[in-house]
Amino acid sequence: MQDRTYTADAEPGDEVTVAGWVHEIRDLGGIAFLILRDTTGKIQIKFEKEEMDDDLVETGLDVSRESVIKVSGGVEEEPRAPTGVEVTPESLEVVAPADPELPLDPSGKVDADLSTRLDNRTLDLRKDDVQSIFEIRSGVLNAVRDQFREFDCTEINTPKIVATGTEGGTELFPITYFGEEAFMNQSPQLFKQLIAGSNVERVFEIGPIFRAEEHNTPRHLNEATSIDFEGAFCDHEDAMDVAEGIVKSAYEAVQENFGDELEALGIADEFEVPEGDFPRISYEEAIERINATGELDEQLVWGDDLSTPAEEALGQDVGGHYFITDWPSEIKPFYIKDHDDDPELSTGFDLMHPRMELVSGGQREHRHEKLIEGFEQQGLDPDQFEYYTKMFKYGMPPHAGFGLGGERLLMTLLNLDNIREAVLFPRDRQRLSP
Ligand code: ATP
Ligand code: AMO
Repeated sequence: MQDRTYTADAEPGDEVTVAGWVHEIRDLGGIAFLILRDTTGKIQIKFEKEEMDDDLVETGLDVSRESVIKVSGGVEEEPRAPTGVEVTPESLEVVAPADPELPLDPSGKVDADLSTRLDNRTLDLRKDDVQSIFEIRSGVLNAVRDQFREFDCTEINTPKIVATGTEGGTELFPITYFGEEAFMNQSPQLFKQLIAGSNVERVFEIGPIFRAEEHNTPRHLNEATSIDFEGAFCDHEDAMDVAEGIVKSAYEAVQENFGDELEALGIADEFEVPEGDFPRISYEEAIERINATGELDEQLVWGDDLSTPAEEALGQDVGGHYFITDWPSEIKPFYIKDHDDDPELSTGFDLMHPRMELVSGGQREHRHEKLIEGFEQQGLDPDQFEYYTKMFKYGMPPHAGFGLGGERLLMTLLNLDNIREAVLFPRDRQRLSP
């Protein structure tokens, strides 16, 4: 609408046409107020009943909450109005009426459970705090892209319909591809490696990953956003540096550009950009420290994966972001390289937030023969991966990378209780629509 003024831009003395949703109507008898809301904020529309056209007053005060209206009139200063100005309407059009029975209350006065909110996302997003999450999400992805460019990376897009899995066969969604068995991609892992092995060298991708996890937890999704990096001539230490830089860039961007949104979410006072280098703790030290907390019923032994309570115990002990390095080779995937001086130890690492894992990564096995051996050790058929392994015969440099869960980054950054709050339309065990 060309002649439309955003509520935030309406200045005393202006003649404006504002358009948006009916947030609230307060009828005080001789005078009534309608609060109109748009993407920039809210503005008060004043109805002085005795002095105004009856039809205009009636249309304005009969309209149901959340209807879309368009109001033209003069803007005046009014210290008692919520934003210090108000519009005296000369005309009012109901553009799209709303059913008075709303499935949730966008004014936020009545709480709705997450499931009702997700079923009615359009209405849910009319709330300042919910909208703020997605404004921040957009800003975080921007910041991450900028930071990857600073790191000389090229953005790539890899296929989401694929022939093989990479992260363990049980978590694949099968689909039929012209009569052939295919899968939704679990990770851009193999493709990003294939590109890092070309002259492009340093790549990143922000895209969906699909995991048929049975988990129904506050931190698992069946469709998530993976922020992936892969760099040629990088080792696992370099990949950790990049992961740390990317996570910090997200916090810095939020601190710098999203003060109002943090305020709307009620976390402006507690929000902090992580300071100093993230400690790098070996797996061996990690299990010792977890055991020493006494938080677990059973002591961990070398080779155990870290359970959620184990991660939580260590997270509390460390108190900030940290890496776990040098994992046992046997619990890391085939593409992770072992240390040259100790084949029991891998170059795999995880970047942890005190609440949960954010990143997995490592240096990759770039030697063709060793790679084939790795498939066999994990019971995988190397022939199925020939499209990938054959490129390791034509000059594959050492390389390393990582995958960072976009929603987990947001969830921990904004201290959200549930990962679903960081996705517009989450996919989980119970939810396939909207
Ligand atoms: P006034 O003479 O100040 O315009 P009024 O006598 O016409 O007010 P009332 O019906 O007495 O209107 O006001 C009802 C309530 O609305 C009062 O608490 C008053 O402070 C408040 N009020 C009046 N005008 C505004 C306004 N423009 N913005 C916000 N609140 C207002
Ligand atoms: P991994 O399987 O550990 O590693 O995944 C990387 C990161 O992605 C996020 N993530 C998820 N987030 C929400 N719901 C899920 N179901 C989910 N699964 C994963 C997590 C996790 O740390 N190819 C490797 C990465 C690499 O080595 O480059 C991989 O996919 O934050």
